[in-house]
Amino acid sequence: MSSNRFGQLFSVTTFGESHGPAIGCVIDGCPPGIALAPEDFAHDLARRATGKSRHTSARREADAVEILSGVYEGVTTGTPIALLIRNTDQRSKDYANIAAQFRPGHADYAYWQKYGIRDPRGGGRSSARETTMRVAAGTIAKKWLAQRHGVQVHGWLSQLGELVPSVSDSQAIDWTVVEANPFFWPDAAQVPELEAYMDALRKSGDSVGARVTVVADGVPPGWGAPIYGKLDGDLAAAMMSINAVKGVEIGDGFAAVAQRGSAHRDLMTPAGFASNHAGGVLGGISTGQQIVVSTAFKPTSSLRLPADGLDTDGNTVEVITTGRHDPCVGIRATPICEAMLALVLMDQA
Ligand code: EPS
Repeated sequence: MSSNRFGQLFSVTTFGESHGPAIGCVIDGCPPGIALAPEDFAHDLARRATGKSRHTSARREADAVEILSGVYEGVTTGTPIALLIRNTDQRSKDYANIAAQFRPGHADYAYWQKYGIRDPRGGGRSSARETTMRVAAGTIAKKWLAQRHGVQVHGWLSQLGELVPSVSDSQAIDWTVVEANPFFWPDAAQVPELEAYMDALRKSGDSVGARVTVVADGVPPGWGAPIYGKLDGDLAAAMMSINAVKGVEIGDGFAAVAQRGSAHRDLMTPAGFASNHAGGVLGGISTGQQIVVSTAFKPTSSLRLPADGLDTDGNTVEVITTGRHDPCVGIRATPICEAMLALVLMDQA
């Protein structure tokens, strides 16, 4: 593998596999003087973790962060920060039957084609487990952005399969509502419908996609480096690097295709912009408006519903995946998208 580092000035290199002894990251370029303790990571890691509701994978990890370097007497020193989380609840026997098979729609086929070898246990390096370290690094970025620039990052699940929230305007979202349910859904009254939807889906053995929207308030004008370091370009690459992501939109995104220019343009007044179709970015540079990014997650490919696949010798086989899989990976992706937004902003700040 040749590309496990994200970012230029504030860079994060992640390592580890889902069923290996540990996962971790090395953060280089972190400013000195930030108070940092292992407990600081707990909140966001718990928001992302498996085993928190019946709607996600039942694997239970403590996700306890060990800070190995870069912090002295509770404060960052400016030297590389190494973080480690030990894996404790691997169940590799779940993968014995598919160790020599490829799941339709899964990265294991492409990994095999590229490297001629793969770690099949829990998806190995392609596992959602890797996103743990993005969230850990994002915690530091969020903290610095808030302290230094007053930037606040939030996110919510903006679509689950066919279901959409009754609230779509980020300005109208009550973040305490989003944080009070396992879906990161902005309308508490719809949560029972989501519960029933997911219960029926899980019973059927199938999976579904989702959409996550993240926003950043307080970003000053001028962040982003045209032309090849555009803020929206970096955001698209950041979100696309999350596993299972198939699409990214900035502001109105693909809806802009059917809009007239007279409707899409954000009118300007001395008091500020009158709307935000642009999602806070023009010409790859922040405008001072809220940054708005939506990300599309595909349905999980690890299904107990049988399907035609191939084995490593090229023979057709019926593939059935057992084990503890998320019927919708998007459900716990909100903190991951928030982290990637924070990491991009930290790198551009
Ligand atoms: C995952 C499959 C499951 C999930 C895992 C992601 O792995 P396992 O079979 O080991 O339980 O639990 O998610 C995590 C462990 C995590 O921390 O996100 C996959 O194939 O991506």
